[in-house]
Amino acid sequence: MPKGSITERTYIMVKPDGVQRGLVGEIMARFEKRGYKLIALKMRTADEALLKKHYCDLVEKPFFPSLLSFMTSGPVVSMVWEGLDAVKQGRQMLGETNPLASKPGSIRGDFCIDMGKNICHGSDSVESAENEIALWFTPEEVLKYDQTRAAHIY
Ligand code: 3AN
Repeated sequence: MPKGSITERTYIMVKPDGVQRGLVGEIMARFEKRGYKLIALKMRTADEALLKKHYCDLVEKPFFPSLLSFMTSGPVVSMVWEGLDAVKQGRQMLGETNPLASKPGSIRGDFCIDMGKNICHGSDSVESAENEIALWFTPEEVLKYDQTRAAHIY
């Protein structure tokens, strides 16, 4: 195991634009192929109350009404991925908030150009990940199982 790396869980969400554009499989495949382990998965159309909690740091921002309207416009796919440095690596795999600043090879760098419609969400810290996982999943929905194909040993 690389020095300083620890097994973490991160909350990754494919936003309505990613679902509508048929990018769910592509995004999941990237996490699977990298070696992360899927331990929770759910599809639903989120309501305002849930999104206000999820984006509690952004409710005062001028773009919040349009963010809310976009995020309630269709179903999202919620996932929990587990593995070494899952939070930091997950953010790198997603790219920057502004897709135009995202490197090719990242999900946003490969698939989008619009900051409002940037396909996916990923937790920005271990603490946020814990809060977001608890917000979007019940404890029973986060599963434990052996995965012998993983890129590293759990
Ligand atoms: P990230 O999703 O990269 O963690 P946040 O949490 O700062 O970024 O923002 C949440 C979402 O709000 C972004 N994914 C994006 O859709 C939207 N957003 C953030 N900043 C802006 C902005 N300046 N203008 C429009 N939408 C924004």
